[in-house]
Amino acid sequence: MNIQHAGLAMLGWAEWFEKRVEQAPDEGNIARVAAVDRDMLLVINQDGIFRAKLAGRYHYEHHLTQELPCVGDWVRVEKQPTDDFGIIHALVERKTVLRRKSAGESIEHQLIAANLDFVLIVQSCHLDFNVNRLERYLVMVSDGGIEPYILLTKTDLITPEILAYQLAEIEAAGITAPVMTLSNVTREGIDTLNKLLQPTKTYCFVGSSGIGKSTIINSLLGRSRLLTGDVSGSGEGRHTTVRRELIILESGALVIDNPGMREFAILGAESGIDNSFSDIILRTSSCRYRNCSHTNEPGCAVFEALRCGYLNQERYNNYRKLKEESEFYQMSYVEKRKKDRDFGKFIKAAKQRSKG
Ligand SMILES: Nc1nc2c(ncn2[C@@H]2O[C@H](COP(=O)(O)OP(=O)(O)OP(=O)(O)O)[C@@H](O)[C@H]2O)c(=O)[nH]1
Ligand SMILES: [Mg+2]
Ligand SMILES: [Zn+2]
Repeated sequence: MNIQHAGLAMLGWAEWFEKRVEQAPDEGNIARVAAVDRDMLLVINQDGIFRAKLAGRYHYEHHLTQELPCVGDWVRVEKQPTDDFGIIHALVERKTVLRRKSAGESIEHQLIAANLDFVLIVQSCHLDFNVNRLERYLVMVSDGGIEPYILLTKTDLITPEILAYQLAEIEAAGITAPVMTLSNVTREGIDTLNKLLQPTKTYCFVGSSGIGKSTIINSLLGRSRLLTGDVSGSGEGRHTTVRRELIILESGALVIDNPGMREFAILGAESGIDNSFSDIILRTSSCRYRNCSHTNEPGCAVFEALRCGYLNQERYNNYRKLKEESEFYQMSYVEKRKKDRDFGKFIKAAKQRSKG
């Protein structure tokens, strides 16, 4: 490794990146993006943490969201000791990237974080547990070429029997990613997690809002550094974390906290739609047919509400649009799984043939 880059190893810099920058023109020093705040970035290297902006030319030459630095990225930044902030000239090729589809019809991807070694998919056992959603996160993580871990939190709020049942459900779904359980209240499981996190590796925490992601990281830090929120009685959280941030733990592991994900576009989560359109969902229980699609069936309570003016046409249109979008994502997810399964069968058959 380049001797000047040796100090970056504790931030996750590795031979893989080194090979990719050798040919690049020298445009300042290497640093890692720790946070992005609109057009101001927080970057970190062996000299410490400082603010930096993209060079005008960079903006001019790169337009796609994917080309802009995100948390975890390595960049080339130029900064004189007297400058208020550094100037970012280039992005180092990404080893892995976690991204999701943007909401709406755009096919653009929204970047969550780059150069991750592991993603911790967090769910609370209490009112948040959902195997389908877990599977969708797993697809997103494997799409990014990253290793997943599953982390079930708030075990203090449920009985050991329910927890055992949830673990069995994960296993029954054929999910092979390692599963860990913990409680930030009893601190059961915190030590195991702490030991699992390796120095110089980067871990990203993802999951719904209010399930305890920031609380875990605070527990690992041993002090309250991140803002955590109170959860309403229903168990549904408010968004407390508003930005992604790369943090170095005392153990040397690098962790990225994330705001809770509610956008269902990536996940196609029906429940996300149902939450925001509870007024419509309530009416559907009075539809004549149980499998009413609320588009043209006789005796549809949603249509009746529209006709009588109890329900706003625009709101109904939004509901339909999101519903269709979510069905679309769901479909492509199922197709993807099918493809994986077929491929698995193919490999198995090939192995059998070579044995026989
Ligand atoms: N009972 C119980 N409560 C917990 C546990 N972990 C976190 N909480 C509480 O859950 C609430 C939400 O925790 P946060 O850490 O802010 O959740 P978050 O996932 O970071 O939420 P966002 O930042 O909105 O994505 C806080 O009131 C925590 O005290 C746990 O293991 N058990
Ligand atoms: Mg948080
Ligand atoms: Zn209906």
